[in-house]
Amino acid sequence: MRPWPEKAESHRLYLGRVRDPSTEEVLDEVLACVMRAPRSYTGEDVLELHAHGGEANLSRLVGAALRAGARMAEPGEFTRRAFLAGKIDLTQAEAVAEVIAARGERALRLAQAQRAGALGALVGRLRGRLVEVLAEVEARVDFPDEELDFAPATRVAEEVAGLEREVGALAASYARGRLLAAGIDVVLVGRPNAGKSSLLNALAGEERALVDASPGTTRDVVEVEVDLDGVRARIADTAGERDDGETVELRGVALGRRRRARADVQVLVVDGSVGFGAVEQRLLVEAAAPVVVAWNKRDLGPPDGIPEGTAVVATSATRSEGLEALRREIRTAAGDPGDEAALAVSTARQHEALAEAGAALGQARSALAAGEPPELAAVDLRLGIDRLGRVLGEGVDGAVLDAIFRRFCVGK
Ligand SMILES: Nc1nc2c(ncn2[C@@H]2O[C@H](COP(=O)(O)OP(=O)(O)O)[C@@H](O)[C@H]2O)c(=O)[nH]1
Ligand SMILES: [Mg+2]
Repeated sequence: MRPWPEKAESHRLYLGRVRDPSTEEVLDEVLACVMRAPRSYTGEDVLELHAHGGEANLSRLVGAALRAGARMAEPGEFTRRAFLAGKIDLTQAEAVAEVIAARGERALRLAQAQRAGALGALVGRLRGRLVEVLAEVEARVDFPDEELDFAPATRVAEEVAGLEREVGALAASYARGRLLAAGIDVVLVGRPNAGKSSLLNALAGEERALVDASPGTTRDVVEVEVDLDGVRARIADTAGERDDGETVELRGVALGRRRRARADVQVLVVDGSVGFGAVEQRLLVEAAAPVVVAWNKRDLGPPDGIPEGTAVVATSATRSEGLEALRREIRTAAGDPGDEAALAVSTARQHEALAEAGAALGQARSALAAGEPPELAAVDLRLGIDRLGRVLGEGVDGAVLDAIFRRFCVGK
């Protein structure tokens, strides 16, 4: 790049031109920034060029950089280097991918908190407390008969039980973390003309599915991504359930059944002017996921005859009534407790390590409670410490890191 300062200052933008290393041709005018180690994302010396967008321009610049001796980064390589350099822990590295993939406000907030280190800090604190407990227990192993200043055995056991609860709660938060990250798969089912397509359009806030007064209009599965108050949901509208449809519609019915099989929540749309009948009863019984009944066309008839214990919301799709309650019931049925502030783990890897830590703590707790030799509890406590360390990325082998960073895009 020309002109190039004698000694480029770190973290300062320079304006200059990039030339092809062999032909000297000016390729672009760019901003360049040097970030010297250790004050960079990866902890190494980094040079960043800010060029004009556009695929042709950028690929020519990349080509010139490659000819000058650079190589392409692998997916997630920058974040992997940052992790290996100790700039961030593994929960933060994983959160980088989640920030980018986040759909929906709450998923993004959770990912950003994790990227900033909130989960890592919490796990680090839990591990610190566990290390102290282990020291107490080991002191008893080393000096069993001495009247040292031991904490009472019951207090140690209580602390282990407390840690077990906290680690267990964090492991259990995976249900929410996964829900936020993956979104909710919802499927609308019900007899033709109940108002499924109208309800989908009302939830989407726009005309997405065909609505018609004659039954059997929806033949394909129409899927729309909808924001359920901060949680993403994919809502699928299916062909109505009836047994005498024509061929095309029957194919739609079959597609709808398949979509239903992988839904997190089924919304059973009842035609309020017809009522809850045999078709609805069958759909309710056959459902493989939690069911929310949307008693639609409530302007034509109030809810009636719905089996007890079924979540019901009265809606009017055409008047946009009852939609807020329906969104809430769908989230609840999917298992969203809605607690904003709490942290949650979001990857299977974090969940597994925490679950193993919790199990080890449970073993240690019962060994202590049963008055068994402290050596036994110490083994489990060490295992718990190891597993909490793994959440942070300690002792995690290359294959696990490969699997994590494969999900990343190049340049992250
Ligand atoms: N009165 C009333 N009519 C509705 C309501 N929701 C849908 N409809 C009408 O019911 C008919 C069938 O709606 P549609 O959404 O196509 O039903 P689907 O076959 O279940 O997808 C259309 O004429 C809609 O305008 C509602 O809440 N109240
Ligand atoms: Mg329809």
